[in-house]
Amino acid sequence: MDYDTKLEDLALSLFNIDAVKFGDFTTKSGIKTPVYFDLRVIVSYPEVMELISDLLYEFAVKDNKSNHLCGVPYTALPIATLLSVKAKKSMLMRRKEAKSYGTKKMVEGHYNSGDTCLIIEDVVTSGSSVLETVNDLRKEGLNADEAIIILDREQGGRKNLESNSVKMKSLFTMTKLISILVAHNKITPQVGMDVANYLQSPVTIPVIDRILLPYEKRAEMTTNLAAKQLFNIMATKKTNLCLSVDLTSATDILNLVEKVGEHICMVKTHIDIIEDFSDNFITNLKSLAQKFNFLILEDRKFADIGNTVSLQYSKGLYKVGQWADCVTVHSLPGEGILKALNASMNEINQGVFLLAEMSCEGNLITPDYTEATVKMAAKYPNLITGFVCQKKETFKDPGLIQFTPGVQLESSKDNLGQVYNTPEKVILENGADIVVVGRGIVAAKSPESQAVIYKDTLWKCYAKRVSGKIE
Ligand code: 5BU
Repeated sequence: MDYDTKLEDLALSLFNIDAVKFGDFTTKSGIKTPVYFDLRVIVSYPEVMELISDLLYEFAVKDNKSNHLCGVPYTALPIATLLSVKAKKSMLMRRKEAKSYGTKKMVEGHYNSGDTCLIIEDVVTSGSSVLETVNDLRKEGLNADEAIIILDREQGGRKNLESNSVKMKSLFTMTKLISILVAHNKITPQVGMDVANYLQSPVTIPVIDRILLPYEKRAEMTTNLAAKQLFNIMATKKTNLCLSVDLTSATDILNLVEKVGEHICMVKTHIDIIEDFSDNFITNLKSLAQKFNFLILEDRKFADIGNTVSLQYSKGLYKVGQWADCVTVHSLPGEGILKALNASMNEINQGVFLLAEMSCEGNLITPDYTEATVKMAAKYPNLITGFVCQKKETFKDPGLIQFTPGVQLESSKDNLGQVYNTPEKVILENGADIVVVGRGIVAAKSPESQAVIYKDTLWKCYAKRVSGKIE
């Protein structure tokens, strides 16, 4: 069989095994589509697997000079395996999640920095899955600049990959696949036209991942004024470090902030641990905030019914609402707490960091709770500054800030459940925008020089992230 006949054969096989379907479908992102691909089923059809690997081998692997090949998990993994054996070319395996034990490697297999690696993928729409694999390989020093694909849906993926320096070759474009199916009377010309029209209509522009956008851009995308201020402070001072001043003496706190104020974008307080609290302390802290241009977050973790929270926020000894630019809030009691704070916040540039996740092990927050928290926040766009959370998947809105505690230079734990991740991990992998450091700085011999180390390390990670080299 020649190459073109094999290609036709593959198109028909994919149709016959329901790897391509026609009708009215809605994608995960809510978009309607008249055609749907699910190549996961091919593993049940060895003859289709063989055909695919034969075609890809002829088309792009046989003469390829790359040192390795790597399938985008999961569907392309078995295809890459077949190609690796056929071409006698080493294969690398990219994990979807880093192991939580052992080597923490994202890429398995033997390779050297500088080696080249060819990417294998089944279907490309926006190209984001391919880019995830490319980024992980590039983080390991591998050159991953070529990708071969079974099907290009012609919806921006090629361009997206090109702008990330990845050349893409595909066995089929959607147009080609459709024309084969029409020619063989598998679908009517009308269905073919519907798909063609669908491809012509303005398609979903891939949403730009918030973590790739620089803070100054995100300052323009926010609806909360505290978030806007924070993004601008971070961009101007070149720091995304928040100091958690968990000290119990007002004087010690002020002395420390005087020393490190220029290196931070935010001071986080637990006002109720200070033994000699006075209004004077607040006056002094506010003037340091003015002098060094940082915001103050009271990590109060409000968690009561709306009425009580209004009182806790504005009354009592601390009168948090009079001085804190932002406060942390649990979503546990439901919307009433946000309604209360929305009504109580007297300064328009105040805001709420809503707790969507916690850093400590064994906490009872579930994925459903986190999702419901993010949904709840969406109803209060002017109030919400961001989320206290640990993962980049938690939310998408680039106008909101990911505030991540549980960070030290080395990953470790304290003896009361706190879990520390490294700056690289929280910024590059987990999507942190502002990183909270407490004892890593406060308990250091020289908090000032330690703050500089944290600031520089964190900023380097952020710069690397927005350079686009890392996802
Ligand atoms: P540490 O010394 O870096 O462990 O301090 C972390 C600070 O962040 C501390 O004040 C905690 O109360 C706060 N924190 C946290 O560690 N983890 C969380 O999930 C939340 C807040 Br929410």
